Amino acid sequence: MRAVLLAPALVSALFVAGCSGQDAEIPKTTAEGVQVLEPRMVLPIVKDSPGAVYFNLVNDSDKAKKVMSIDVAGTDMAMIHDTIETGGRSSMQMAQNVVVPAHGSMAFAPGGRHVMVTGIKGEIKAGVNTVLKINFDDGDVFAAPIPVIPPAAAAGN
Ligand SMILES: [Cu+2]
Repeated sequence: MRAVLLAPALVSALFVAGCSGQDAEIPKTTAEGVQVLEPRMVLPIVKDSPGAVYFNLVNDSDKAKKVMSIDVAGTDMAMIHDTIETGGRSSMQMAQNVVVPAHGSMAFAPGGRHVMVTGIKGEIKAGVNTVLKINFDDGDVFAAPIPVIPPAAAAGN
């Protein structure tokens, strides 16, 4: 988490420096056999609304991997949500017990389980990369750069 007391200009400078330095701010991945396919962060249509991060989380290791938390650089908070349909209405709730089986995968996709991000910083614009970090309960970490795309590009996904 970025310190909230930093002046906005300084935060901006730090972020840009991290971006242009390629991989500079990307933590080391320690989760062997874990990868994400088609990762992307979709910006909200309305500024200052939550955005969403989608990917397919693949676990090619011999043991189940439980996701404890997710961090997305340049946002205040990332939550794992499930989409619930009740009586024709769609709502969301925090996902519990997010476990990817050994040699299995789990989809984070529109209309289903997804990562919702709030407090999106101004630097996070369409066309840049941000960093997705997945923290597992055994202490393993997966981290990778992911593209940020505008809401229009996500339509039809
Ligand atoms: Cu949500």
